[in-house]
Parts: sequence; C-alpha cells; structure tokens
Amino acid sequence: SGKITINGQIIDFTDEKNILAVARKVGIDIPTLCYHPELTIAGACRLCVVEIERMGVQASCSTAPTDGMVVYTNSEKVNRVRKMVLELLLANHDRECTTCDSSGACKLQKYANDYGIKRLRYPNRTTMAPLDTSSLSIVRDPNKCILCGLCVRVCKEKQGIGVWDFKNRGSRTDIVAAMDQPLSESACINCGQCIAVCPTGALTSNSSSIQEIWAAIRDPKKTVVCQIAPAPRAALGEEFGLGSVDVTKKVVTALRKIGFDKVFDTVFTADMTTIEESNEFLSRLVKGENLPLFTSCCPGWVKYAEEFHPELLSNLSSCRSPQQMFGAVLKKKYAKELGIAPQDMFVVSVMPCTAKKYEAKRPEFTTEGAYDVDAVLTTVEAARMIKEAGIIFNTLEESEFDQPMQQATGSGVLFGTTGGVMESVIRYVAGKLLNAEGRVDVEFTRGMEDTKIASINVGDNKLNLAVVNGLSATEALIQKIQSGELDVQAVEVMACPGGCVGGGGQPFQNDNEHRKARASEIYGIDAKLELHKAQDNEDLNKIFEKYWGGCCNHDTHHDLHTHYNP
Ligand code: HC0
Ligand code: SF4
Repeated sequence: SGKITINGQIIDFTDEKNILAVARKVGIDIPTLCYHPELTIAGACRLCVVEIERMGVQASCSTAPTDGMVVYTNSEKVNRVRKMVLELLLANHDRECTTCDSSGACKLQKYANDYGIKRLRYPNRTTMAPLDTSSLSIVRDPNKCILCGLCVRVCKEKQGIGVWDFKNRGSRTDIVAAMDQPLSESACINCGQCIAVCPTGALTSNSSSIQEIWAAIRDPKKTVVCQIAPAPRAALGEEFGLGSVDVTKKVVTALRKIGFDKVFDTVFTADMTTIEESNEFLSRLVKGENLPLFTSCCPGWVKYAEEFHPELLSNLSSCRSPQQMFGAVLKKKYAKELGIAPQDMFVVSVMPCTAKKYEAKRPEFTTEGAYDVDAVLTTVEAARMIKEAGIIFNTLEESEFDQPMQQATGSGVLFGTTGGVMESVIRYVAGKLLNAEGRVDVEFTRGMEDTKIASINVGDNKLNLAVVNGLSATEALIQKIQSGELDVQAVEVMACPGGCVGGGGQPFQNDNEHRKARASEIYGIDAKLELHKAQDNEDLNKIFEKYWGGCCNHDTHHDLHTHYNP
C-alpha cells in the first residue's frame, strides 16, 4: 500500500495489482482492449499506456503501483502512442462497421471515435478470410480479430477448456479453434464467454434465427409462441439505457407488438423443474443412489459433462431444463389442446445464453419430428428485434403473461442467478418435508463467489450442498468429490460466471459489476413476489393435473425428462 499521484490527484492504493486498477477505482478511465480484471494480464495491446515520471511510457495493466509514483494518463505523449496503436489496429481490421453485429458495442470503434481518428493512412483490408459459422451458437469473423487474446484466456482460465489458441507468429499471427478445425468440431460447450469478453465483432452470437422468426411471425399458418427466461428480465433494459432493472412486463408488451400470439414465462417451467428435480433428489436420497445429484439445466455444463466426465452422467438430474420443459408442454400438450399440429406451432425463447441455441437443436428434444423449441434469441438479439420492429421500448405500458400458465414464483425467478436452483430446491424440500409455511430464505447460495459449500438441516436431514459457477471451478470441485475429500449430496452447476445473469448472450458489459446488479434485481423480484416456493404455483399444479394426472410420475418422466450421450 502507499500513495501515488495520477494527473495531480493523490490516491491511496492497497492491494491493487496495477496502475490501471488504481486509476479506475477513482473514476479515471484508461482505455484497454486486451485487459480484463478477472483474467491474467497479457500487456499485448499497448493502448493502456501511461507516462510515469522517471520510467517513461509504460503499460498501466502490467505496471504495479509503488509509493510516491507520479503518473499521467492523458499527456500528449501518451495520446500520441494510443492514436498510433489504434491506427495500426484499424489498418488490419475489416472496417465495415455499419453492418457489424457489434456496432455500438465495439471498443475499437468507440476508442477510434474518442481519440478522433479521422483519415486512415491505410485502405480497408481487401483480402477477407472466411467466417467460421459452423457453430449453432457462435460466429467468428477473423477479419475483425485484433489478437487481444481475451477469448484464449477466458476459455482456458475460466472454463478450463482451451478451445482458442494462437497460431503462427509475427504478422501471420492468428487465433484458431483447436487443431485449426471449425469451431463445431472442437470441445466448445457454447457458453459464449468468449463473445462476452471480445472487444470487437470478431466473436458474436449466431443470430441467424432472427430471420426465421420474422418469417414464422409473417406466416399465417403458424402460431408463434415466445417464452422468456429469468435472467434477461434484469438485463434487457441495459440495451435501452435503462440499466439493470426489471423490465419483465414491458418485454411482454414488446413481444406481443412484435407479433407473438402467446407470451409465456420460463419461470413457470423453472417451478416445474424444481418440483420434478426435488422429488428426484429426495428419492435418490432414500435409495442412496446416484449421489451427488448434479443439476442439468445449464446446457454448457451438460455438454462439458458429456465430453469430459461421462462417468458422472448418471449423477446428472434427468430433468429437462426449464427451456425444454416449456417446449415439451407447448408441443406435446398445449398445441393439441388448441388443435394445432406441433409443426404449425413455432416456439421461440429469449435466453441470456448462447448454449441454449445448441440445446434447442439436440435431437432428443422433438415432438413428431418438430423441434420443441424452434428458435432461440439471446437477450441482445431480442432487443435488436424490438428495435427493428420500431418499438419505443422505454415508454411501453406493462402487461401480464398469458393464461393458463401465468403464475410464477420467486423461487423460479432465482434460477437466473448462481445459487438460485439450489435455493429453489431447498425451499421446496423444506416446504414438503416440514410442511413449512411462510418464507424460507437461504443465505449460503447467494453471492458471486465461484464455489459455495454448506451443510443445512431440513428437519432430521442434514444436507451437504455445493453451488458452483464457471467450469474451471466446477472441475476443481469434481476432483474434490471424486477424491473423497468432499462429501456432498447435491451440486448446482452453471457454466457462466454468476450463473445465467452472466450468460454469453447478455448485453456487452458482462463484468462482475453488471452481474451483481442483475442478480440483486432478481433477488428484489423474488422478495416482492407473494408466491415463494414452487409448490405455491397454482397454475402449475393445475397443469400437472390436467396433462399428466399429477407430477413426478411415469408420464411426466416420459415428457419432461431426458437422457445424456457419453
Ligand atoms: Fe437460465 Fe434456466 S435459469 S438455464 O440459468 O435452469 O439460459 O435465465 O432460462 O432453461 O428457467 C439460462 C436463465 C434459463 C433454463 C430457467 C434453468
Ligand atoms: Fe470456450 Fe465457451 Fe467460447 Fe466455446 S463458447 S470457445 S467453450 S469460451
């Protein structure tokens, strides 16, 4: 710790590892392209240079503060270096910004503007490399890659997978997926975290479903139905400058205006998942079988388990995710009730997640040859459709989800943040075993730490439980369980940092601050909702009764559960 002077302002520093962090702490912005506070430091882009007395121009991301240091973040020399860096990056960059999916969110575009880069001495690149569109979730445009390496680092460090890597050196340097094969051939689990850290449009979500959805909406033969997941409701407003606030009821209005015939809440089937999964858990506890139970609603985690831990597949809950439970309800039951063939119903979901695009296309999730969920929009893509439809979002009136699957409990909303599925299960189990009335709030499941472990007592049962997010942390936890060091009966896994609020399809500022803000909004929604535990959802209880003669039986198992492929 000590004091440093930045632009004449004396600042105390404690454990900040670099000058950049000290400056940002007091609201002095230094531009960066290759830096992320949660990843290792590369010092590759040189945009974060500052001038330090007696040390000259240095990268602020890789220089530690020392007592008495005097730093200038915007001197003439510094800005000259930054302009040069930006010009060189732009020289080798496809500058078709108007048609880029990241236009408006791109940091290179922003800094070129901020630093007044006008005429470039170099023409736009003329030889364009082909795009990798092989993945259902992610598109890579190599012509927009600035080689910052954030995708390489996030996939290796946070997910422990290492799909991306550098190839060649010097001016021929490139970033490629494993073995230089198309992304779809790699071990990629489609989480989209590389999109979330990419500063440009080199990595974006595969948004090809937008056109399909417009076509379905315009097709008079199709009944188009939309469901919206828990996490987007606290983030979609960011795309309209509203910040991380609950916009659920405005989104319902917007989706109706876009042309959806019915708008439902994925929280309804999150409650359904809680009931099916909790009973599965209780019956495994009684039999002492397939423990610990691992949750299975995160498709990134499911694919990871299939690729890297086939021995754990019998421990995964057999429940479909809420997205796919809703798909099943709609195509297998609700369509029939309306007298519609499953092929004539088009089901869309709005998800914070790029892996949900892949999950929807898994061959097991079909009814009479039609996909249960036909198309998946990320939060960002849903906002784009709202804009394309000419809807002024911010002044929209609010409206309710459709009947007869309208109710949603606070516990289902919690699914959108790390720890939420576990808390829902605990609430359900406590309610069921203890006939507990009233609210059951859980402490240990909350917060952004990547691994949370606790023992809780539910009546006579002592439950050892774990909640984990990020697959590197998950891998570490699995090692502890398999070595016998840790004894737990249930584990909630979400592949993305912070759970779904930090999904790869969420608005671009996908850092810890935003994840926390979104999660706290989700807890706020739960606190306000009167319906608290999954079993409080009366609409759901009626649907269970009407379609399957109750819950957790042979027929719900057939329609609402799945199997995994080693
Ligand atoms: Fe999630 Fe879901 S909560 S995975 O985190 O379980 O994507 O938001 O929709 O399916 O409900 C994502 C979010 C969902 C599902 C739900 C679960
Ligand atoms: Fe790695 Fe996830 Fe990107 Fe796939 S989507 S390359 S797993 S970070």
